[in-house]
Amino acid sequence: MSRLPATEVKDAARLAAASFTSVHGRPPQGVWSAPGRVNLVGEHTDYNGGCVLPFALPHRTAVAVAPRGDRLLTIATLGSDGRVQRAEPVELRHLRPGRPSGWAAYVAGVVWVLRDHGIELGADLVVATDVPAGAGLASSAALECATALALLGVAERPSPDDAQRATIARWAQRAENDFVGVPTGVLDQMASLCCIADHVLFFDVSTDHREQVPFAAEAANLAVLVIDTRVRHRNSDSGYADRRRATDNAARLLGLGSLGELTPTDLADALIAVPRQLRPLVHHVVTENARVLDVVRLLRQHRYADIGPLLDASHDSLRDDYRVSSPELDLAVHLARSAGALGARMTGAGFGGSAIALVHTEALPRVASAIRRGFRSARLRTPRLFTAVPSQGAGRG
Ligand code: GAF
Repeated sequence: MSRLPATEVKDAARLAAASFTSVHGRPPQGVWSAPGRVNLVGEHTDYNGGCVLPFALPHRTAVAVAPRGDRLLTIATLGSDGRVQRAEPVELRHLRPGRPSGWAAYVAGVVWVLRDHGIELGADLVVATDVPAGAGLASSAALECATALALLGVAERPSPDDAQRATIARWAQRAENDFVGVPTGVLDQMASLCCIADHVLFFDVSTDHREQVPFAAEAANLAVLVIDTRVRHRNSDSGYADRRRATDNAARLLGLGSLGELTPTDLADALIAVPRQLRPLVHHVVTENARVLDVVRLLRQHRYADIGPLLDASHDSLRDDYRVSSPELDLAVHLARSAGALGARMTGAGFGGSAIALVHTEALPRVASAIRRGFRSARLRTPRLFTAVPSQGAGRG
């Protein structure tokens, strides 16, 4: 076995369309879908005005949609057990943060934001997904972005160009921040909408600069192995908001708009100027931004294997300085490295969720079994393992 299958990738668009027809007794007007993401490097930098480097997963969330003649919003989702779960229908004028709550809020929040951009129509929406939920792979953003494109589609807006996609990503982020109430950055939405196949997306949040960097790992006999620890992570837990508040505070104390303005040359002075407890956080943000730039430089030179140590350093910094890793993520990273991965790190917000490892394709079976064995010995749930190739961002179908 030289390559692990991209496990559990189903045809979410087909499932959403079929579920729509069985729920509503008529086919949808259309289906739009959006992927989850892996972030190769650049973690907890987005809301600090820094750089990120995600690629889109083959796993997608699809939203089947048809407009309604009234101003009602109905939302249903196909569960992993094959059963459709329906949220309480809500009138557009009654949408407000907290209503609806739970999973439907990610959909309703997008509808709520789109009203401010001239799109206000009642609609039936049915969701199907194969993006693992709570795995740190941006399932929330996939849902928001697919919803946004579905509603723009039935409102007969033309298919968005790259600049419009970035704008829609900010709208989806606003839905998550202001409607769902989770203070996330824009990494996940930008990845879901703006990534393209076979590339990583270099995105500098402070300048809005976006660049597609080719990432043909397979051609170099390398694979990105995703290790979902199955320890559920939620951005709505306090750890994420705490880090965000603390780094905002550090930037304010330094008289900066964001920590992303600091370069490695400024680091020593900045560390002296902030209270002791904020130093590791500042250290992480500055060094992580530098690592993104270093990885991009190596990828442009096709030196894929050389990014391994930078992935390792990123994980160590997230574990020791930013303190967002978990014992299961640390174990996954340790096992992958010991079995011969070129580099490994947690990906996404942390506090559970997934790690990634850069692995020679011929070493994949060895690394995968070492991870499974290690988790078994530690009496942990068997992790979900799959290799991920950079896939296409959100779109119709
Ligand atoms: C989560 C957030 F949604 C992103 O905005 C980002 O901050 C990430 O955690 C950490 O890099 O996925």
